[in-house]
Amino acid sequence: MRVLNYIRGEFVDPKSDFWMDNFSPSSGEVIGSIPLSGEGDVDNAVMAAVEALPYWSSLRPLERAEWLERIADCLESKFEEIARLESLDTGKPISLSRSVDAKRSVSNFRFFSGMIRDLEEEVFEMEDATNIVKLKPVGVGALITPWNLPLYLLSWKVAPAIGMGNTVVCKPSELTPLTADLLMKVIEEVGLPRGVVNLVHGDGMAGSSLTSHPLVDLVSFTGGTETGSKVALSASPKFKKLSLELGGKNASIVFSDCDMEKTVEGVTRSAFLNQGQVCLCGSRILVEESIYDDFVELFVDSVESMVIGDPMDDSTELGALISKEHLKKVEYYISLAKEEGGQILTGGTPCVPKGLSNGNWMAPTVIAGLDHNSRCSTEEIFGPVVTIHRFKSEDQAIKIANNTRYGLAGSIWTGDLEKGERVASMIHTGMIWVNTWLHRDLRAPFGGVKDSGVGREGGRWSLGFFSEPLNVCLKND
Ligand code: TXE
Repeated sequence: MRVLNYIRGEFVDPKSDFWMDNFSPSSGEVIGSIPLSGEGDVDNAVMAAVEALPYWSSLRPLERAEWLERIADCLESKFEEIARLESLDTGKPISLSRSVDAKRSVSNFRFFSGMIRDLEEEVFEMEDATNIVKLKPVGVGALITPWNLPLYLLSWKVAPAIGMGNTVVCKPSELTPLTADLLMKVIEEVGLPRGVVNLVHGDGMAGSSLTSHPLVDLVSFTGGTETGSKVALSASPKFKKLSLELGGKNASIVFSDCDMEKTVEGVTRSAFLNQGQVCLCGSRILVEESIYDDFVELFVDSVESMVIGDPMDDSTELGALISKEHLKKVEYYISLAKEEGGQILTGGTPCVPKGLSNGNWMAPTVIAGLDHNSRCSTEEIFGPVVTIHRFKSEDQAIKIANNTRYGLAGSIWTGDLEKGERVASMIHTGMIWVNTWLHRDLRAPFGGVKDSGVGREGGRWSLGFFSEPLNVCLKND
C-alpha cells in the first residue's frame, strides 16, 4: 500500500521521489511505502495552508462545526476499515483498535464540533466600558504525531485546530502512515476546502522542516521527550505557540484497603494496554507492604492469563511492538534490570505467536526487587515491562511516585476516596486517576509537567491553545 502526501486537496508524490518501506510489526513484512518528504514538500504544504487561511478563518464557528460533524460521519462509516488499518500498521489487537482508536477518532471530531458550536464570547463589564474576548485563529498549525495511537492523536489535534479556524499541515509518524492517509481520503470525500488540511509523510527531517518553517505559527507535538526538546528549540526563534505531550513513567499506587480484584484488573490494564506503549501506562507499581505478596501473586497470574497473538484475531489481548528498534530498546531494559539486581517474575523473553516469527514480540514482563532509584524504575521503557516496589507509608509512596523526571499521569487504588484525593494532590503530575485508569472526559485537561511536556489540550484547553484571544474594549459613553 503506497501512501502519498496530501497537499491543496490533491494526493501527490514527494518532489525528491524518495520513499521508505512500511513494515508490519506483527509479521515483519513490508506492507507498503511512504514518501520520505523533504523541505520542498513541507514548504509546498505550508504554502497551501497559508493560501487557505483567509477563507477558512472567515467562516463562522457554526459552519466549521458542521464540517467537523461531516468528517465524523464519514469516519464513522469507515469504522471497521480504521480498526483494521490501525492493527495492521501498529500491531495492536483489533479489539483495541475498535474500542479505542476507531471510536475516539470519530468522537474527537464530534466532541469538538459540539464545543465549537456552543462557544460563547466572554464578556467583562466595567463601569464605563465592555470588554469582549474574541477567539481568533492562530494561523498555520504543524501537527506532529507518534505511532502508538495514530489516528486517535491526529484527530485530537486536527479537529480543534481547524474548528478554531486554523489551517494545518500534519506529519504523522513514519512508522504508522495508514490511518492518516485514510483521514485525508475522508477529507477529500467530504469536500473540505482545499488546503485547510494538508499532510506530509516522512521522518524527523520532514518534522523538523515543518516545525522550523517561518510561516508556521503553532506547533502541537506528541512524541518522545528528546524529540520534544528539539521541537521546542526549532519553534523558539519565532515564538511559535507550542504544546508538547511527551513521555511518562507513571506510578500505580496500590493501598492495602483497595478492592483487590478490581485493582489487579485495573493495574494489569494500565500496565499492558497497547503492549505498554501508551504514555499514560502505569509502568511502576507501588504496593503497600502488608498486601505486597498477595497482590504480586494475583497480579502475575493476571498478566500470565493475557492472550498474546495475531493482532487481527478477535481474542488477542496483546499484540506486537511497533518496530525492531523499539523491541531492541525494550530488550536492553530487561537485561539492564537483571544487571541492576531485578528478578523477572514473569516474561522477559519473546513470546512468538505461530507463523509470526519475524514480528516484534515480547511477553508481558514483571520485574521485582529493583531499587526505586534504578534506571529501569525511573526511565521510560514504553513497552510491556513493569517494575513493582513495596512502600510502608503514604509519604513514602508519594516520594517514590515523584522520583522521576516525568510527570504525566498515575493511578491510586484505595477504598478511602479522601485518602485517594489527598495523595493525588501530592503527586507532581498532570493527570491522576483514583480506582480507575484512562477514564477520560474529553472536557478535562490533558498533558503533563516536568519532562512530560508543556501545556494542556482537551476541552476548552484545546480551544484556548488553537486560538489567540483578542480583547475588544468598547467604551460605553
Ligand atoms: O518518537 P519520536 P519515537 C517515546 C517512547 C519511545 C520514544 C521514541 O519512549 O521509545 O519516545 O519514539 C517526529 N522534529 N514516545 O522515536 O521520534 C517523528 O517523525 C520534528 C512517547 O518513535 O518522538 C514522529 O512523527 N518532528 C510518545 C514524531 O516526531 C520529529 C509516543 C514522534 O516521534 C523530529 C511515542 C524532529 N527533530 C514515543 N524527529 C507519547 N508521548 O505517547 C522525529 N519527529
